[in-house]
Amino acid sequence: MHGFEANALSYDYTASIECLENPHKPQYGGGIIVNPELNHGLKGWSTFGEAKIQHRQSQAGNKFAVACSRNQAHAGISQKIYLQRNKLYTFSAWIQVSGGSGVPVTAIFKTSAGSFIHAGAIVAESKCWSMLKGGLTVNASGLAELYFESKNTTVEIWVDSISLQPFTEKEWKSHHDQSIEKIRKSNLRIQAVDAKGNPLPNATISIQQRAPSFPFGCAMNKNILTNTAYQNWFSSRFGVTTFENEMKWYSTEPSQGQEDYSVADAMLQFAKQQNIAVRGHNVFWDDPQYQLGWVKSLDKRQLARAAFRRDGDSTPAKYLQRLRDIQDFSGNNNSKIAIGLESHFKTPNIPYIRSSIDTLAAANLPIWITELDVENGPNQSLYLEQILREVYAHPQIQGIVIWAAWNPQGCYRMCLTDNNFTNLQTGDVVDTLLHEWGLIKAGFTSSATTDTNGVFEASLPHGDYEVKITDPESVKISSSMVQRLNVAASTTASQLPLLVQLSAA
Ligand SMILES: [Ca+2]
Repeated sequence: MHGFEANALSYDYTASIECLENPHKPQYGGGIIVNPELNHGLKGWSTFGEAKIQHRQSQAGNKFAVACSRNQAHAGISQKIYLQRNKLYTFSAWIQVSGGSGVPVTAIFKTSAGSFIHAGAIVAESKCWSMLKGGLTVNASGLAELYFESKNTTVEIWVDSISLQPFTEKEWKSHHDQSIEKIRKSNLRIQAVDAKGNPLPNATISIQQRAPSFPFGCAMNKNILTNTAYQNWFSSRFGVTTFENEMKWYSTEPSQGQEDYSVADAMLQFAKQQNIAVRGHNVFWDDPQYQLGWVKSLDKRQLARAAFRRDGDSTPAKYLQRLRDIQDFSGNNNSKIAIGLESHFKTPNIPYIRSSIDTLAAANLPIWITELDVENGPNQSLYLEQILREVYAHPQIQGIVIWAAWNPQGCYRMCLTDNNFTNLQTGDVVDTLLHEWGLIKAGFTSSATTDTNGVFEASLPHGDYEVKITDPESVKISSSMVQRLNVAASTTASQLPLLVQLSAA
């Protein structure tokens, strides 16, 4: 079904985090929203709760809708839309408020079953338009009412360029496939030639990956120091780690003035021996002044209401506001800043995850998923797979660390193995994906036969490889020759073929 792939509606990863004089056009032409640009009066739109709605026009001629005289937080403008289960909806809208600065506005879908789905939020400004980007899925098909909520009832909410685009699961998956081909792999041409430079047709070329480029890892803890099974299980899979607690202040200085880094040092040494990069975890977390924009590590109580919680305090928009404060702070002029998303999930809202990363990506900083786990439950491994597929395929994600350090008394929220290091379903999900993506450590191999020009073409996951030619029928060889090769984002099929030379007997 190649035709389907080609015709599938592609996804628009763009997001704007600037506050603009005029809103952009709606994404996907508004999708299934009626009158998305408000060019036809208030057609399709109605009042929600105790409010008045108006149609206005800017001096430049842009038409938009206004919710005024709002007597309740949820009061304003709305549109009824039929939503289907098994569809993934991406949502966007441009919002302005009539006064104040930094007014949180949330887009909510009230379903006929009576649930309220938060599709996204923005910190809106007056005198300029901000883009709200989000998404949702529903458990049951039916009518829903889209409306915009703000606790600040003194302001008017202005709305324009609204878009709601449904995607089938197949289309959503094709976004993953296309994105992975584009950003995680490169097409490569390898030509086998003999010592004189003549092409070698029908030569068998084997390609063995030595190390994948994409940092995919898992948290570990000090139990790994004394458990060989844990060591073997871990080091055959992961290229990056974060220490669960061993580098935190309370571990390295259990009582004031008595610093002890021996455990952390031993773990660092193990990681180094096994070629596992160590991503620093936060050293401090008790003092809010040190939390900055880096990943905040939360204690268990805080974790209960953890990441991707969609109230006004933990939206991408709020995060970006905080990030701007940090970047503007004079002491941070030359500091390296990246975004780490903790990612402790209960039930993931996949389209919302994607759009949130789109929004954060507009800050142009590297983004890592730093503490990915899913709460225990019947769908734990399914959700883990959905999230991993989503974040690995997102063009802006530069590393993933799963939060599943092993502990005989049970892991933090999610284990990948039992106490004998046999994979649980979650561990099987991780292994399946590592193989599918060519990320299993030194595990990816491929072989093929060259064509009449001695050429072999392949799409390879980025990483370091060893390429060798074995047994071309037409040539006698004394030994096969190994060539090292790095496949990176810049490697493309348009480059001259990589020549793998072979010394003939
Ligand atoms: Ca308009």
